[in-house]
Amino acid sequence: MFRGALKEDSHKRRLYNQRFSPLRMGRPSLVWLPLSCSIVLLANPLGHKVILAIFTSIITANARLYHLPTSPASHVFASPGSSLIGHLRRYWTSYSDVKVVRLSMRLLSIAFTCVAIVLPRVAQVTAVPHGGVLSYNIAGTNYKGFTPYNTPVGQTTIQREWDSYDPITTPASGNLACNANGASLGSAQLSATVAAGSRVTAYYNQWPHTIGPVMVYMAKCPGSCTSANPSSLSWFKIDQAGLISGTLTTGLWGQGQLVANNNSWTSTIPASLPAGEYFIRHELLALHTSNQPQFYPECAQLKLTGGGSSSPSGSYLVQFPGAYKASDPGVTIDIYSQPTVTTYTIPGPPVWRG
Ligand SMILES: [Cu+2]
Repeated sequence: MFRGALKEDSHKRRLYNQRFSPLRMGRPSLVWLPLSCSIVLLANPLGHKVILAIFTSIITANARLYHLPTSPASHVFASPGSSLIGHLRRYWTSYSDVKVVRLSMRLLSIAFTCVAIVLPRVAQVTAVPHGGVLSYNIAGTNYKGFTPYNTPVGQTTIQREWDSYDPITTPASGNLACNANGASLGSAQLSATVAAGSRVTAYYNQWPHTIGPVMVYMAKCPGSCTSANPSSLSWFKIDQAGLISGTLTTGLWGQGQLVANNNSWTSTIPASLPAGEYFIRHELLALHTSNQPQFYPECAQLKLTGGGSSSPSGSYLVQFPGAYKASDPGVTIDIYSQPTVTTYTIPGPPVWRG
């Protein structure tokens, strides 16, 4: 009799614990592993979205399973802007039925674990496409660029070698002139012959970034560009587009225009430049990561014909590296903390218009 009462008592206590302490349900690993994973995931917006989507589907499934009205579930998630913790709290109070809560915990545990395993891989995959200039149209003629991620052996193009879609993340990088490694292809290196005053279009891959300026530079080679070291040349800017309209956070940038224009950018070679061998250097400076500039330069070789006798000098000329400092206002910038600012200072020299 006494024993039976004790037994019943502990049974009641267990039920009580199950009802009011969801963390004690199931095996500890089923809770703590996913919980720690979820903390990591909540730290980034993608993780937040994924968890929210999983949670919504679990609630809907539960509601169907236990013949609960689905409206509270959708109601819980209908209010935009409220935190995930808020959603959770409202969920517990809407559905305090032990069975539902226990099943939810189990499903959530599995979901969190799966997401924790899968998400880093997803992030890795989505991190691959940055990009660069893959081809050119110069005065109506198409030129294929260098193919990155491939050996330079057997490649012959007007473009200098560049090895990956990844950004250069410091303006002091020795690769800033013509990307890594910017090498000449030697006897396989070509140059496009073009008249001064012609139009040059650079074609990118599916360019993923819409925040940041587009800049186009040229540099005269002392003799043949094929034997020139791009880091020793004096570069001048022939074209640029920074913040075209709107605010730093939501406005239209040069790169947004590039994307809208079929991932391409068209510039005009100044007509007054003297004939000779030149580099043309397209550079995208992506600013979507706060205070972490990303530089994407690619160079191609040109042989200018015609032209004039005007050359940039003085403050128009810069070197790479050297043209930018990390402390430049347009280089290290947090565009998200300035949602009302409508001006942006493009780094580097002013555009030389010939
Ligand atoms: Cu990128």
